[in-house]
Amino acid sequence: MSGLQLVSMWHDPGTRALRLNHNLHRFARMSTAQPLKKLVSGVVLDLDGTLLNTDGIVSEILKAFLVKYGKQWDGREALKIAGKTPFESAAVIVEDYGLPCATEEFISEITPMFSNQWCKIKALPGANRLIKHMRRHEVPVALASNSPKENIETKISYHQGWKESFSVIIGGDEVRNGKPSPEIFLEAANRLKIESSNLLVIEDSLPGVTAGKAAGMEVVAVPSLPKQNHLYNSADEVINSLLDLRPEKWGLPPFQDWIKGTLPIEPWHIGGPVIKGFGRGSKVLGIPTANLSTEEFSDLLLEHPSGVYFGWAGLSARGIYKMVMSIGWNPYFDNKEKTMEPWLLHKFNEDFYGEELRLIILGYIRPEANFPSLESLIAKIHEDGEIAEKALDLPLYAKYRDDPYLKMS
Ligand code: ADP
Ligand code: RBF
Ligand code: MG
Repeated sequence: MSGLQLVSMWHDPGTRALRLNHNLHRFARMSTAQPLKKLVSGVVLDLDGTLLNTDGIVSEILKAFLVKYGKQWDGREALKIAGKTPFESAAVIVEDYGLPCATEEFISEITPMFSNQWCKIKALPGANRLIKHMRRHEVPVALASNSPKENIETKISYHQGWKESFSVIIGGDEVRNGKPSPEIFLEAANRLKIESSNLLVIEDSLPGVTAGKAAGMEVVAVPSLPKQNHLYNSADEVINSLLDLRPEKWGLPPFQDWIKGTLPIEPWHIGGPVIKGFGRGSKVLGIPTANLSTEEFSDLLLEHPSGVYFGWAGLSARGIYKMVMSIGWNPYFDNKEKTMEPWLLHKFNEDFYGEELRLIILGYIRPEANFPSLESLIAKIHEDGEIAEKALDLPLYAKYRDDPYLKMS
């Protein structure tokens, strides 16, 4: 196919939707392991909190701004403003904090603060992968956000290949009512030339989920705030992060980057002295986990979705070991803090509290889960250990064993 043909086809979502329809049953047959949901032929994506980690920037700016009024930013407000239009969010903050200004004044003061920060907003884990995957497979994708179109364009301009990957981009200023009204999604369907019921919405916020269902679309929720999943029961599926999205459940082309039960991720490093944890790893589970302080790494912890990861661990003066770890709130124990707990896949004869531990995290295995019994939790963790053990022998992961970071040189 010539480049020109490819381009013109790319700009006619209707044609691609048709062709994709022919493939639907093929993909559906491939997904024997997953229960099949309703088949779709296109995707509508939300931007803030779904593809972009906007929440961190919003919190930072509001924190700095409220100090001027002698108020303290309360993280819980984040839930109230998620998915709202900029005006609605501003009104909520002015009211809740009793600010001595009109919503319009608040907006004009805070808008320049946001404009300076847009270039710093990072893509959420799995966002780039999702966008590139849909593009490679020519799945029509619309971007539909409550933000004004101009802001959307600016925000996505910092992310290579994004703009070209959306056949349609709709801002909140292009419809009369933003989400939770279905208007913005119906307009997306219109411009994609695909029936609403053949579209899959991916959304992090409650207003977004409501809008998607009201538009008659299938909706996958990816809540951006922790421990809120129970609020999302109107969604067709709730996933923990984009890493857990299985497009084949909806008849879309499956991701092909999973290897032996693992998903390679952009490697990241973390290290520090081993500290005391909850004191139940060895005692309750028979699985000791070497906890690291989370204080210094709160950004890294926020950045990475909770779940089970693996990689290599270096212990000063001892050696380098395979490692599998959990990040999150341990739903079985319902912890109040997000923690990081690596289990080194090696039998040690003594504890090593206080020793310097360095980790390179290379891949993802699964989201955190709750379990009906302690035995089933333990069995699952052992299964994770076996997956990590085997995967780390693959050249793709094995090569990091020699990383100087682990040797502390
Ligand atoms: P805590 O709640 O303090 O983390 P655990 O019962 O989880 O207690 O035990 C963890 C400690 O056990 C680690 O800090 C480390 O000193 C020791 N340990 C021994 N073997 C291992 C291992 N294979 N992986 C991780 N930690 C281990
Ligand atoms: N706790 C959970 O509640 N759910 C999980 O899915 C879960 N997965 C884990 C996976 C691994 C590889 C490890 C090492 C731990 C996991 N845990 C999980 C955490 C476990 O509950 C924790 O290590 C103990 O509570 C000790 O603090
Ligand atoms: Mg522990």
